[in-house]
Amino acid sequence: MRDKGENEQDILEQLSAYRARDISYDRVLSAMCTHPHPIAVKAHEMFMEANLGDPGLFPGTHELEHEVVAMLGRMLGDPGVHGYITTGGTESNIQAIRAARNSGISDNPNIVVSESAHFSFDKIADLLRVDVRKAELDEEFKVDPASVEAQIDDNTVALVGIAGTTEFGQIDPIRELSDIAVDRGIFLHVDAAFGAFVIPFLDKTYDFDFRLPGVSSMTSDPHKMGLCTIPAGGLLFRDRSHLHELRTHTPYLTIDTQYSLSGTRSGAVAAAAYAVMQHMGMNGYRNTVEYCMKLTRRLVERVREFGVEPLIDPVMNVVVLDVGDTLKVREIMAQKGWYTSITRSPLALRLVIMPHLSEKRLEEFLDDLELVCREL
Ligand code: 0PR
Repeated sequence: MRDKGENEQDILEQLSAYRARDISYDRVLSAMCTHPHPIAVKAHEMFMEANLGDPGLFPGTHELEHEVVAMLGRMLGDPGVHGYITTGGTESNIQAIRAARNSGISDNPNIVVSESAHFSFDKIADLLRVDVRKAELDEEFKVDPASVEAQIDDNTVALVGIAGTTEFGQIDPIRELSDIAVDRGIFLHVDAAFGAFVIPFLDKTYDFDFRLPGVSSMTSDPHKMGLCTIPAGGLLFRDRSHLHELRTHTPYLTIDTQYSLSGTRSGAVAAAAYAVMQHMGMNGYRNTVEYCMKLTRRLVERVREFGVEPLIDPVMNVVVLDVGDTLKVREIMAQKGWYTSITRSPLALRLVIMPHLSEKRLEEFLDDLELVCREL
């Protein structure tokens, strides 16, 4: 830092130069975040200094957070859920498993997740010292319930199902996992970080939320398909007792208990999530998902015309394509200014069709992809 501060104009110019180097979402088919809705941005600006880490000072913002949690719960089949607004899917997953571990009775705890689980579960293994066991996938990249059952033992403190897998956009058989969880009396966490704002709005109905009796907790991120500002995640528990497992005594604050992982916490995203959810309503999100699914279907139709097949028929707005030499295709597409992603196993081209992608851009992308695939 300098001794004497610079003037505002110079600093803003420097910032603009940095910002100009960032990639515009326009040509991004690899991200699960998108432009926040303008009303979320306005709400965010109004609540910049609100700190949910000391809610006694910000009772209004605290109340907003409760409203958002209840709205998420209503969307996911249980208006009476308990939880809080996290920094995103990673924190929600960490905290859900921490609660399960703390309420389980094992000195050597393990959890069973699917092979397609997000890498936040690798962080969980390290942070929480739980053994993370990976269950096998079936041919459609859904977790195989028999493989989950085979991994369970007396030290299993949680099962995890993914509703909207990061790589394939697939939905694990949550009903079967719920039956196993009820049968065995094990905590079941559903990671719907991406899927929570997609699955309820698809034409087909899926059982994946608190309507299933075995589901103990869920991750559902407003900052992905919820069109909220970053960082906004949702952590939801069916039973208050599980939230209590995360309790920390905070004697000198305005309240004496905290459940969150971070201390100081943005109230701005609670306001932003409230604003965008109230404004969009179920119909608004349904329209957004319909738009993304329309583009998804168009993408599949076009790639088939030039001989490229998706690995599965897309369940949501994630498409995985067998393009042959995936890394080469990705590299050439990157040279043409397109941001794409890959799956780990099998290696394939992964595309996320977010609301920021226009129909025109999609056609341009497909023209380029066709050229590249035909040349290779
Ligand atoms: N669970 C699932 C199913 C996810 O897909 C993700 C993130 C997480 C948990 C973790 O969420 P946070 O990143 O909010 O902690 N999925 C994307 C991914 O890691 C996130 C992402 C978003 C990646 C935007 C890139 C990007 O530009 O691939």
